[in-house]
Amino acid sequence: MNTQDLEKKFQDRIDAGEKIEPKDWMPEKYRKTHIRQISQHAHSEIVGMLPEGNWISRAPSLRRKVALLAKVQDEGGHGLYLYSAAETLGISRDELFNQLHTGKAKYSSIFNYPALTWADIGAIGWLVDGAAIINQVMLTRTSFGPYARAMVRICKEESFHQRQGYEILLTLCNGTEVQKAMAQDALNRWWWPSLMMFGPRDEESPNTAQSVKWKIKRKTNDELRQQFVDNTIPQAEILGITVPDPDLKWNEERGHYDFGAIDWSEFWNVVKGNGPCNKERLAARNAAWDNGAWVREAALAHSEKQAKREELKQAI
Ligand code: FAQ
Repeated sequence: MNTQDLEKKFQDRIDAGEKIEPKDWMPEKYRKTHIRQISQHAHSEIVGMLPEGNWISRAPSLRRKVALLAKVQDEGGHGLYLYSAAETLGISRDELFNQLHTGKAKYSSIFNYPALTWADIGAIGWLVDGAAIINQVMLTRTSFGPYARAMVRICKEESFHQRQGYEILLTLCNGTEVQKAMAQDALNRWWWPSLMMFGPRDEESPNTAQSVKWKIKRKTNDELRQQFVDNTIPQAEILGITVPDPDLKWNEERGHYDFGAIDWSEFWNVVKGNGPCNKERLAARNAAWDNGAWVREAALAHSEKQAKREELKQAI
């Protein structure tokens, strides 16, 4: 079959709702798009451990510490499922890490903002995990099998994360005036960066059209962003805190909230490596890699020893 026929057959499978598996024929661009998106997603999960990991030792009670520890550990696990899904497309884990450590690979803009107070941990769970779920529920139906299957489990865990964040804020908002002010301050700082997580506006998103055609994306960046705003505003009302957007208004005709303009220059500045914590995050990931070298070497030496023992046993 020539390439044109193969591509047609491939698109027919996608249109029929079939899942594409690693050994199936796929256009090179489909493979590359997946390596790009899945690896950026994996990097986001493990870089995303840093802002919250910083608060594990300062959580205000044992219950909060246990929950946060479990959450951060889950994010590490998500990274591992995703790196494994990316590896099925023919790229090695070492290469993926190398792309992250050298700054070649992107990861979500949101993790380049600092977690300054305990309320930020609530805001990250509520808003950042909340945004991630909206994006990832869509991805459970994505056309590439290993990615879609990884997303099912990840979404279940993310919804626990979202609730633990919301509960932190609910407690603060029902607390003292100072605690409520802390929650409001966290919402003020995390609101706009959370809206940016969904990526550029559809007309400025170079990858969306093809990704929608291949059912990698089932919804566009703007559709998901709108869904997030619509879901989140009633939750802010229950907390009794205000979203920092004077243009936010329910639009009866559209059946959606209208919201103000996003500062895209801030978004691109962060994506290009100049956000408040980009350098710190990259340095932390590099240090973790370097400091873990002895563990990787020891694990390798151990497995070689085991293999030799096994060989000797077989020979006897
Ligand atoms: N940050 O054409 P599009 C989480 C880049 S996981 C940085 O629209 P696409 C869990 C984009 O890569 C959060 N870069 O691209 C958690 C592209 O650049 P490229 C991560 C961004 O791929 C919670 C360029 O802009 N989730 O939070 C961003 O079709 C708490 C043009 O954009 C995922 O990765 C951004 N926000 O759509 C963990 C989900 N947005 O590669 C710890 C999977 C866009 O051409 C604690 N990814 N860019 O050089 C996706 O769904 C998509 O990749 C989008 C972007 C929707 C993010």
